[in-house]
Amino acid sequence: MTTINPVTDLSRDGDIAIITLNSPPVNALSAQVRDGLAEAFRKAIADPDAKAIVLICDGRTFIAGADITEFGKPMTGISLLELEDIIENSTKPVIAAIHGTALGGGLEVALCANYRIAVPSARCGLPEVNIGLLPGAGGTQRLPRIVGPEMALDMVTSGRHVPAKQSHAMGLVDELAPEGGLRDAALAFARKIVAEKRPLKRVRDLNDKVEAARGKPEIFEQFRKANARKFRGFNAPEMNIRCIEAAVNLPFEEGLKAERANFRELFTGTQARAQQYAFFAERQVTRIPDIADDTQTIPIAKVGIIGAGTMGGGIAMNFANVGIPVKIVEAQQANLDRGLGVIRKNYDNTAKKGRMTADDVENRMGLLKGSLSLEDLADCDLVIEAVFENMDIKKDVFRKLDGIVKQGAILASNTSYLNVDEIAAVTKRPEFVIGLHFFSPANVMRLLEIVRGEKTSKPVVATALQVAKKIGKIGVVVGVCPGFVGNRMLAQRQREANKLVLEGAMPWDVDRVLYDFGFPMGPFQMSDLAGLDIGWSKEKSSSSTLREVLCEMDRRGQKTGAGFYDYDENRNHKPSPVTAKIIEDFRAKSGVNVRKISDEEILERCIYPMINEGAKILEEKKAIRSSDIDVVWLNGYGWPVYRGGPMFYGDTVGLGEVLGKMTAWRDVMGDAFEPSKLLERLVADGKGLKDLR
Ligand code: T1G
Repeated sequence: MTTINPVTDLSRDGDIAIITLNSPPVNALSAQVRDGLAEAFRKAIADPDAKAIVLICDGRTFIAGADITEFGKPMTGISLLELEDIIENSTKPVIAAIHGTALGGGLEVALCANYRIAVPSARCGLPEVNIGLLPGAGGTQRLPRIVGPEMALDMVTSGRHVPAKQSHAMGLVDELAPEGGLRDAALAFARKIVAEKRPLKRVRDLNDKVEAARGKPEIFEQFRKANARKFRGFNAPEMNIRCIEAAVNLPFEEGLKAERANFRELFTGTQARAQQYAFFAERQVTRIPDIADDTQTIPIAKVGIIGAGTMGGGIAMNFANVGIPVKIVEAQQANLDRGLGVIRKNYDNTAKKGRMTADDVENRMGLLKGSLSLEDLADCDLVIEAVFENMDIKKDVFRKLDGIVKQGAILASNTSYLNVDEIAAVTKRPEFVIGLHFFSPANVMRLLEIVRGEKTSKPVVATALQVAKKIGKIGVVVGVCPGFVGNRMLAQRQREANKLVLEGAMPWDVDRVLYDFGFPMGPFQMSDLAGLDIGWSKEKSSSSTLREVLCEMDRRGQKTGAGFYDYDENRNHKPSPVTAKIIEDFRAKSGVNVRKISDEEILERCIYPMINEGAKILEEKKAIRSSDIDVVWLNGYGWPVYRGGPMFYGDTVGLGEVLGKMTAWRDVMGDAFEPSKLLERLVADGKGLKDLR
């Protein structure tokens, strides 16, 4: 065996050369990896005793792409395209042996090999679109030549990881190896290729599938049309589509040039930077400075949930989905039956869509046990309270749980706003109390705000992070303050949105601006969806807010067919002349000086106070990192990922701009706009939030 460099070895097994890569964590194509592979291939190609070459990786996965940490830095070493030329022009058959994931540049390298073999658990994909890019090393030109333009369009715009069996069926993988037997199977496959004198098949030369699509622009028109809503606001999907079009309409080398030009345009754009920032931000959230990675955690084998309402039911499904039995406690049988009924309906709907089998439904329902008694939760390892958002009710529940549930179990509250320390204080085990703030629908939304109380122990926090990963959530650790991170910042936006309507904008103006910015919907449409009467009571209503006036007129949102908007029978919303009149009357009654408000002001008034509040949250250490705040907004509040998150956006527009506007508004409209001290300091130091350590 020859050590080419610290991450690349070259050996030979009889007449087969084996290039082994080992560059943890995911064999990304760093300069060292590219140089090592290039050298190893040159040597293997020149070795007269080697009849074929197998490329295989050690560690958890085959090459998972270009090294994203090198982006934006001066490039060193051989380029990926030069490496690919060496592989593709090998005079000996090259077999890529795939386990784990062959992604991005990793799959592109494998597509330069003559053959690919994979274990069944492997997955192949070109997920560059998820980081605002496109496969820039020939993937958009080689993939459609193997799987056809339609499948290639789906793969490069969805970024999905295709399981090996499916990859084999579509010709992307030539051979499946037994699980755990990849190396031997790859050697045997290589020997078969040599013995059968199989041709040095190069993917670039396979033109049938692309030629068959030539002169059929409808393939692309229909694809664009079918995905317009999903791709809204993103630059990368369209660029990926154009590259597949180029593969169909242009000779290979011309297609490569088009790919490179589109790649460069995306690579230098802000969207790619924002999406790469989001990629790493999501991986940072599990790093808690004062909690070591090897902190002892509490095994969670049984979970109890109090409340079978929308939140309780959704939370329960997360645990049943990963095989953890759940006891759901309700006060009344009717509520329990309704709650379990909703869960079964959700599973049945998923099964109807073919995303789970009828057996899966029964297995998961089998893990859910209903109960009318808190006593039944005594042996649970984790109990999550999801009752009405009222402090007295929650305190009462925690007092009871404290006396019932076994010592060492975690008591968690799904409160979305209340003081977790105050709840913990009614128990004798505040160190085992934590907030687990799920987002509705709890079985779908990926975000979990993990609210660390003053006394919450490190093992409990570490366990919560582990549980989050187990149930497929992104757990973000936040401190105790009203509304934690997400809702606290949302309150700033909602306040300004309501004020802008009083000052002269219409609800649909505000919604349009935030929708065009990239949010799935604006605050007023969202309020109509949730219902304007949350927390409203007819008896106490006094026409003191627009919302009250609307509720008093039975315009309580989508459910009454009218709210801020009017709704047709298909629940499509449209601006309402009735609401417009209500607003004008309300302004007149309030004596407001109505003025024309620009879209720019609407956007800034809704977003900048959020950034400012985020800075206050960091000042108060209620969030560990600026990027954690962005992960909360990306995964819980529909912030468009191609803008990175509110804090990243703050750095994009410039903190000086944000501070300038906040100060000006404070001087005119008062303390609600008081700038954060941190913001002032960073601007004074000429720094950004990204510079915070
Ligand atoms: N570059 C650098 N670091 C990477 C990386 C990459 N491509 N992929 C993962 N990591 C790090 C990650 O930050 C983490 O580090 C550790 O590996 C484990 O990752 C020319 C331009 C492979 C499915 O987009 O999807 O090729 O936090 O926690 O859940 O066309 O990582 O431990 O320090 O995610 O098991 C295209 C991105 C690149 C794949 C593993 N490739 N990676 O998931 O572990 S662009 C991708 C993933 C490209 C070419 C273009 C996942 C994974 P740390 P992890 P995981």
